[in-house]
Amino acid sequence: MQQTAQLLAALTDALQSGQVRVVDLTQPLSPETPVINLPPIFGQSPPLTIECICQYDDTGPAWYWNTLHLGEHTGTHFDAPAHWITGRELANNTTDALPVERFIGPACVIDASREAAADPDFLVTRAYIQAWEAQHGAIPAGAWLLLRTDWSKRTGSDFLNDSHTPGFDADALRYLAHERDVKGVGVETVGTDAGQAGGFDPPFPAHNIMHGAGKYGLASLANLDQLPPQGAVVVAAPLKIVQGSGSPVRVFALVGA
Ligand code: 23J
Ligand code: MN
Repeated sequence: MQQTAQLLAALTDALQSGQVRVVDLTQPLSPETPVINLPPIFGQSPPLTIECICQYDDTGPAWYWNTLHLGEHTGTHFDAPAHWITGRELANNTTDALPVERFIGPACVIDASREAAADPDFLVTRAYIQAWEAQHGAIPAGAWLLLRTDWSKRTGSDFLNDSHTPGFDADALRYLAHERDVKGVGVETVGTDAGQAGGFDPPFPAHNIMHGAGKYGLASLANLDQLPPQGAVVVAAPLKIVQGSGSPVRVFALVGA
């Protein structure tokens, strides 16, 4: 108990002194936030709309608040296992049922920004991850595996890039889920799957494999270039939406200065 108290005091002291920094991994959320484009045969997620209830005026003289209308998977967001049919039968698979202690974990950051700049359809493979581990150490169980592509620095149509965006191949995802037991994968692109992943085997392998294994997803992350390859701690806690498939989320990392 004494030791635990010291541990937590050391953390709050380090945050206060700036020895530990907090890096915001979240994109701004607005009606301009890009939303994934699925083929027209599928239902579409709408862009965010914000309607002012009142702003210090007749309908609320001393207050300001808004009504939001948005898809669960808008902007920087969390994918719960129930988002995909492969995670449908798992216990505690929705946002309200996920154990809170699983929202925090060590981060491993794979930098594929050079490859993604050269080839927007670049896919991280098992061999690519193993080469990263040889250099930076094994991915610990319970880690968030974050893929840096610098996609968050793109704006406008360059961000969605006509569904040519980087990601993982199926074998890399099986390695992460089954041989490394990650908490989930996080990406800078609009979804955890590569832009062309609807045509992969299986289709959308990041969703299919990760959620089938009870793992999570984080999409539209920012500032991954400010994280070390290992050593940061990431916090990503979705809204407690009853039976929710996911949620917009404020994601941040604790990083040694
Ligand atoms: C539904 C269908 C395909 C995809 C997605 C959603 C996402 O990327 C998402 O936001 O979860 S690829
Ligand atoms: Mn999603």
